[in-house]
Amino acid sequence: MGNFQNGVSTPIDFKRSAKTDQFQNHDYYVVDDLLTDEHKLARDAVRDWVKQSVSPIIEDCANRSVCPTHLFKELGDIGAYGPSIPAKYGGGGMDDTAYGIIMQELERGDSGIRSMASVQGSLVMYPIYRYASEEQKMKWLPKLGSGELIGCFGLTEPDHGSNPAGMLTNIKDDGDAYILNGAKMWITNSPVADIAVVWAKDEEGKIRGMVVETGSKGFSTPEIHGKWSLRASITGELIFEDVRVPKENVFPEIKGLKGPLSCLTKARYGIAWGAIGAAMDCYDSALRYSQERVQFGRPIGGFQLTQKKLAEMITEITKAQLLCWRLGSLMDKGKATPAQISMAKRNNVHMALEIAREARQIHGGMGITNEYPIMRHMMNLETVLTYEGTHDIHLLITGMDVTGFNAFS
Ligand code: TGC
Ligand code: FAD
Repeated sequence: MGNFQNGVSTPIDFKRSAKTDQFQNHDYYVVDDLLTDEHKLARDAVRDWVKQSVSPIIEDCANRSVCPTHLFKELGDIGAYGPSIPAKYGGGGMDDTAYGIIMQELERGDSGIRSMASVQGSLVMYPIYRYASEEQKMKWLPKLGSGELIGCFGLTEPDHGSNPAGMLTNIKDDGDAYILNGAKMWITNSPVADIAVVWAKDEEGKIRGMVVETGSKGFSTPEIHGKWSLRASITGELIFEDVRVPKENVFPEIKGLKGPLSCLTKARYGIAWGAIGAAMDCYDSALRYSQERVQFGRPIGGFQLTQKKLAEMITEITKAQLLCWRLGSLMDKGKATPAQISMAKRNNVHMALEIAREARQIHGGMGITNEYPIMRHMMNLETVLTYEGTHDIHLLITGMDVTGFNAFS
């Protein structure tokens, strides 16, 4: 028996295990070998920052439902905003695999911290980079990239979540400006944002994108309270009452739902990677607990039922890593399709939520406390399963892609 490398059969070293070599990264299939030095440097830098700046405060922030707003600037300093946007425009000038792995490390800390970065990078900087005029790009992007300015993204409305095409928010021509009316709901970062990228219908009923400054007359951003999920992330509404938006703030070319959906494609890709980070943190905690917690005279990790849980967890994490690595390669070549991204977002978030639930069981009663990160991840992942397209919407996107039949219309 042997493994076959370069046409030569070499014996398998049965004493060498994935555990001894790759334990720290939970990198069972040595995905590290597929990453460049730049990817690994970015990952390690973000991992160190999470350990230093997020881990010590995150349970307390989530407990008190307080957003650690001082981290917005630090995220800019470590290059977490728009890693794959060119450096000239305030991004990191790296590829999409680097972007993904950065999201993974942030979400190992907390989904809300990853949200801070994915909204700013993929939902605010990306549409400005892709659709705004050169003058607008230079006006906003460097300050967004450094974290000097905070942005938010307004697509969802109180009565239009999964179906944004039905939105009611609208603009009317008024000479050198448009007059904006309507409301957006569930908007990450809106109460602390300086600008909002807003999607609204023009007088022809076409969806248009625009940058709206939160200080504008008639624009308010009330906070939404009472969330049991993403408690360290701040969420609010956007309310527009005859807000004047200068015409130069409206993206000139893009019209229709593909404008906002193209931004979601980018953010959903990052979430697919991010969910792996949350899953790894739960697995890591469960594995350690199983080695330390003794019942019936031996560590609970010695029982077959605990091993089944842990073995299935690492198998699912490994499959998700490989899915993301391949998706990252396709993104880097400009070949990934939105439907492929939907599949990865749906699979990986569900996988992470299942792992959080299994990890909670392994921790027994201790699993429900904030001594361990499990319940925080689990509650966060309930939001991640819903935002950026719900679990079922992504299933229907895959269904449409494989059958050719559109279940939405
Ligand atoms: P449909 O007719 O299928 O498409 C309209 C046009 O858009 C194009 N398109 C895309 N383009 C780029 N990327 C994608 N992913 C795209 N999907 C579709 C499509 O080709 C078409 O182009 P054209 O040229 O023919 O006009 O549109 P539909 O109305 O049938 O809707 C389809 C559906 C249901 C899949 C879509 O509405 C959808 O994805 N709904 C889910 C809504 C959603 O994901 N909302 C997220 C809000 S933002 C958020 O949650 C941020 S969380 C932030 C955080 O991380 O904290
Ligand atoms: P609905 O669309 O009302 O869905 C309710 C249920 O019906 C779901 O289970 C859904 O899958 C199901 N359903 C709907 N249509 C169908 C169908 N055709 N077939 C089968 N089932 C269907 N939005 C933004 O624009 N910007 C943000 O920054 C942002 N941040 C968010 C932060 C948080 C904490 C949360 C919770 C949400 C955020 N969202 C944001 C909104 C998010 O994208 C929406 O919640 C999501 O798209 C679902 O919309 P909805 O909540 O209105 O649910």
